[in-house]
Amino acid sequence: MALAVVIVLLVIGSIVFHFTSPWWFTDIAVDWGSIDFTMNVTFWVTGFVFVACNLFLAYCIYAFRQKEGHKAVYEPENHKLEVGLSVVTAIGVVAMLAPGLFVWAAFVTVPEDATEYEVMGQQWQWAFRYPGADGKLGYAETQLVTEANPFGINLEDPRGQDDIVVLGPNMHLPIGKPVKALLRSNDVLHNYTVPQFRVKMDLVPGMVSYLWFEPTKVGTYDILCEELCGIGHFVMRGAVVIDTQEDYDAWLAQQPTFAETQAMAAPNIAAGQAQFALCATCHGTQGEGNQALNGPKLAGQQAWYIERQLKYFKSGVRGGEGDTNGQAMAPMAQTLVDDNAIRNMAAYIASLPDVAAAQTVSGDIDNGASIYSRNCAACHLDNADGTWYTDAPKLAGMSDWYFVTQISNFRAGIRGLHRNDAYGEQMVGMSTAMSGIEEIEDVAAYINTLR
Ligand code: HEC
Ligand code: HEC
Ligand SMILES: [Cu+2]
Repeated sequence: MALAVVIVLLVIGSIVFHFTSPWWFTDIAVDWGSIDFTMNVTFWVTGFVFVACNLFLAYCIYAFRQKEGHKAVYEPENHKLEVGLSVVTAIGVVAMLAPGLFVWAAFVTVPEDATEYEVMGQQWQWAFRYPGADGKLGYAETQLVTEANPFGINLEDPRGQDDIVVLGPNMHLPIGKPVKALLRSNDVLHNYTVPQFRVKMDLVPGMVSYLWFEPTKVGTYDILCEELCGIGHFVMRGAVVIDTQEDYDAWLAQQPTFAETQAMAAPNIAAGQAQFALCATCHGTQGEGNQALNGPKLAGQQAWYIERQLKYFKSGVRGGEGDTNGQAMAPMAQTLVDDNAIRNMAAYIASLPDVAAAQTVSGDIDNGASIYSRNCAACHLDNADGTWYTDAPKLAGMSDWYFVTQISNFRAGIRGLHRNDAYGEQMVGMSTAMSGIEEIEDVAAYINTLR
């Protein structure tokens, strides 16, 4: 009797939870309402079966409970009941599967007027490519990928020269036009998911997969990598902005073509050096760092990383509220007037002799080594040299006290949480690999051995 009541309560509870739960589909932003329809059909069918079976179970427990003088009847065959159940089950299964066949047919049939764009996934970031004026993407392959040509575009292919490359995790699309996403991976499996699009697809190394949709709602939506096996995919965050055609055209016009990125003149190291006198006050004449002024060592750091940080300080991504040390740096970045000045400065700093910073932090090296190899080496490499490929800077030989303040800042949300800080955001999660100041110092002490 008590059991029957519990089952009925579970059924009621499940139904109430289903209708009042806050965890439901996000608003849809494309024309794939048919996918929501098929999911809802599945909910209705399975929901009906769930309720019917459990209420029947509760009824049987109650009606046929043990009673003095009652005897169970053995009835192994019931032709009518079997036919009835088979028919009802068949209807339920067909109702769940049939709409899916039509939706899948639509999913694999891309409209002819769909324009293409490319999504490239790699550990652990997104990048995007749009066909230029010729409307065609150039031939590209992973073997051709280098720091200067991160998409691996074939230089011989004229169609690739006007391709528009977006080397960051934020992309735009115009509203009201069907688009086809060509999905390519540089390394392992990834999965391009925008919950508001409803459609998602794996990126498989060695092949080009695709999906298509038509945006119907202006807005900014998160891009997630839903490849849940393997490390680090959860840090692959990006955004897609659905724009009006005008805004989209304006944004696209600001992005460089592949030819432009290839034709960029080499940075002017002497011009960078001339401006470094100011920086030397806080970072040392050879960029060796100056702890008294909280200025970290810069020498030895890769140009792409210095460049990104200077842009971050200039645009307020670093050095915001609560970031006292960053606030001392931010106005200094303003003295570099444009992107060229920043490139020149980064090139000069990268040319400075890399002498390992003095050790000021000690800790349990073995514990630091085990934390580092499990959590950090995948991006910063075993020897902590960093690599442009994962966007992770060099840590070996850096100012160890600065390592400690930065990890503490990531943990406190002082660095990495600005909405334009796609790279620092990865470190916000990673910085929790250390339980507190002691383990942060352990890792710093271990990195001190890698010089
Ligand atoms: C008034 C002192 C001061 C001056 C002058 C200064 N900086 Fe800094 N800089 C800092 C401080 C402090 C930090 C560390 C900020 C933090 O702790 O988040 C920093 C951080 C940086 C970083 C980030 C390093 C990293 O590994 O994340 C770069 C790059 C940098 N400075 C470059 C420069 C350049 C280039 C100049 C000259 C144009 C300059 N700085 C001038 C104080 C200064
Ligand atoms: C998924 C890749 C990834 C992993 C794993 C990772 N990092 Fe990072 N790390 C980055 C990226 C990307 C940046 C650059 C952030 C930026 O540009 O602002 C960074 C920056 C840093 C910085 C700042 C350096 C500076 O000069 O300011 C430190 C310190 C750091 N990481 C330490 C660690 C440690 C310690 C671990 C392991 C617990 C770790 N990272 C794991 C990607 C990673
Ligand atoms: Cu991924």
